[in-house]
Amino acid sequence: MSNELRVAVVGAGRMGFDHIKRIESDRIKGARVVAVVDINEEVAQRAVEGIEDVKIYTDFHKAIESKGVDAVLIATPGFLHAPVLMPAIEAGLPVLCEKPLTPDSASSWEIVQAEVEADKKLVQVGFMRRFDGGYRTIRAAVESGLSGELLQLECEHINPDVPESYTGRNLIDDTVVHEFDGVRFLTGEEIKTVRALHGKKSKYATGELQDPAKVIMETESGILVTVNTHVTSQYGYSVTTKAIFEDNHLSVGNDLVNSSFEPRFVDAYDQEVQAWVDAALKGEQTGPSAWDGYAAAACCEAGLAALESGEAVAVELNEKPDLYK
Ligand code: ISE
Repeated sequence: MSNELRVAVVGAGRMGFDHIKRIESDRIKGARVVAVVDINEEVAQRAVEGIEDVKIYTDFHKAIESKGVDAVLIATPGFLHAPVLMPAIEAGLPVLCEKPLTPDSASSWEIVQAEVEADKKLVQVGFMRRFDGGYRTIRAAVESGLSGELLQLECEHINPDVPESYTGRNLIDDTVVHEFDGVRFLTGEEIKTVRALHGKKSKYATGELQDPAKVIMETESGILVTVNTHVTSQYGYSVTTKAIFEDNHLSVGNDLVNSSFEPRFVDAYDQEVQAWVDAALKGEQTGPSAWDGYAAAACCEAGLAALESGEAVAVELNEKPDLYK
């Protein structure tokens, strides 16, 4: 590999567009976009305006097979991730895959199996909060033990609004999926059970969407987590976490209300992409792995069952392969 990572971006919609601009900005070192794939050629053309020497494809196979591509960034809708992940893993290409890894745990497990077969971790999942300064401060406090044991996490995940097509399912697999991964990252533990409650519904929540809602989780050691989610808040985008330690409380994100997730997490996205580029240039993988994507998918399944039943639902995980230990 050269000393510059030649990236193919698959999916040039909202996140793909954002990542293309990021990689081409001077905030990211050591990478450039050489190919953009989108079934809608116009969307791809718009995303590469002003970028030189970039090829447009409507078929991702052609981009992956092209000799001039070192790595793949996937930003299509989740249900289209697996068909790109599989050939990319087979070709031994490092991948940054936007969340979710895939829409369910069975298909995510197939990605894990593909990496186990290749005997190489190639996939970083786009759980950008792991690169957020506030999250890292809490994680460092957990690791150092200086504030005593972590006992509880109180999280808030507020969106101003969501597309009309947003379903009850999306509340879990598009919104709370970030907390599932975030909790696993902050605590270093698996989530054992998930409960989901909703009471009075907002007039802004259309169809079967239950909003606001409260998701409650318990980790292996008994750390209790509450997530208040309100995706039709009208007032702004806000993600906060309060970590309750034996000897201290740590709060992050409280003073940040943005219009959407891109400005709120711009630094985290930059760090995430830079970490991916640096690792890929060294032939390594860093950040949330395919295993983490699989575990988050399993948590989503428990969350969806919990939303339906109102009961606590156990998270079912296969045994972790050695590759991820
Ligand atoms: C969105 O789909 C995302 O993935 C964002 O990261 C998240 O913060 C937002 O709430 C979701 O709607």
